[in-house]
Amino acid sequence: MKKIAVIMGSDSDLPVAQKAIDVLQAFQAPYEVHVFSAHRTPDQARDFSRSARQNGFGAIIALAGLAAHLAGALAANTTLPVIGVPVAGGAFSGLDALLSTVQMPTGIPVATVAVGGAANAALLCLQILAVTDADLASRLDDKRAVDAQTVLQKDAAVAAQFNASLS
Ligand code: RP5
Repeated sequence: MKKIAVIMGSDSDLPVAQKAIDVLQAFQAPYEVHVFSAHRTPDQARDFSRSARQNGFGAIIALAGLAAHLAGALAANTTLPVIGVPVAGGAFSGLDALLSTVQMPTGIPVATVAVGGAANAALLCLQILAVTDADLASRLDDKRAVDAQTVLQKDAAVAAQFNASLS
């Protein structure tokens, strides 16, 4: 299975990145975690991205806040899928990072998830890799079934509390 890269612009993004790492660990997916900044360490970010495919990566998660150019900077140097995660912080509560991440020019796509949506970023990477991995696809199906069961149990609990007249 190809590795997934979890790249954050600062170690201050780690609480959000952890949500992606938790998903990857739950699926026992191979991954690496790094801090590369589009602004503070642009050479390292470029070098990582340029060599990511030959180094065995299949997808990249890029988390950044404020003027969040990391996902775009990584995407500029690879044709691996790049999933951008805007991180909330600063005066605009993540709206700045969302727009900086999502508004990519034609030709250099970044698939952007919700502000703080790192778990979905990891799931999307797994779904991309599952296109050619039937076992992984099956395990993703299993997770959906478990998640659905959890919601059904919550429905039953709420219905029992409020819908007594229907029973
Ligand atoms: C961004 O600036 C980082 O991704 C982080 O979200 C934000 C603040 O970084 P620090 O000043 O906490 O290192 O580049």
